[in-house]
Amino acid sequence: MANTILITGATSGFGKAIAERFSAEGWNCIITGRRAERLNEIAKNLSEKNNVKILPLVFDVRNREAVFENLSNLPDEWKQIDVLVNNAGLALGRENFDEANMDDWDTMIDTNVKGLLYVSKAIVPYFIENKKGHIINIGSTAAKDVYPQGNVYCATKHAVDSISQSQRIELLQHKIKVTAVHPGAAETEFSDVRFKGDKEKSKAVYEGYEALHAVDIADVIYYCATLPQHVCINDLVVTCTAQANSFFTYKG
Ligand code: NDP
Ligand code: 8X3
Repeated sequence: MANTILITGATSGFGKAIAERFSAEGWNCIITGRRAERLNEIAKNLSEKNNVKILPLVFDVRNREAVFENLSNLPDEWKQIDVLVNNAGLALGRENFDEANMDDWDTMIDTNVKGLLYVSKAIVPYFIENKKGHIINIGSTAAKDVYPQGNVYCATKHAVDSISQSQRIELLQHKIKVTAVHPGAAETEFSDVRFKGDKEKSKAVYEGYEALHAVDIADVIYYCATLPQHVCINDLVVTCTAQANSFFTYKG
């Protein structure tokens, strides 16, 4: 039987690359996102190209009811989920604390923290029933350091780090692995979203060095997900070679 992975936020960036990688390896994929047209197109392309089943589910991870409506009663053929990748997330704004927009804070907290909790809570019962499972949470280098004007984004990713540690302790008895992958800067739609479509600002983030590509993270996730059952990578920080941490990127 083919393996199954559920990836949140698969309409672009890391999530899309993860769906591409796993489906190419013969995994069936449940992919989610809010942009229905994109999601359905990705599902169609990947199922045709890789001859696997792809289930696209359109919902907002911030909407608790929608999360459970979509994920709690999956058709029988989709209940054997092997891996959940909690990837959906975003940064909004880059201002000092006193100038930051509180609606942006709410959106980041609701998406990056509460969304991850809701999706995990909806999927863990399948893992318990199956007596195995693997949660892979996408954190960030911003989960390890706090950088100027990163205030609430960094806080949400620190929360992802801490939730990952708790999940690992509390779900161990059910043979559920928990891996946190913490990427550094990667050129996806992340900065376009953060700077609300200001292309100049988002382009500047990646100037002068080669940032990570989405496919690099997809490769890392594939490695983590395909280790033997008795092996779990707990916590992994992955940056491009030019980046040492949240503060220091060598822009030659
Ligand atoms: P992208 O903007 O390219 O992708 C973000 C994905 O998340 C999209 O598919 C988007 O789908 C989805 N998403 C956002 N909000 C919601 C929501 N409320 N409900 C459902 N889906 C949502 O960015 P990345 O691929 O770079 O980001 C993926 C993850 O990686 C995020 O958690 C981010 O914080 C993290 N990260 C990114 C880094 C980077 O430098 N790029 C570095 C470290 C971590 P849609 O809009 O269709 O809903
Ligand atoms: C994204 C990394 O440093 O661009 O999580 O905010 S950073």
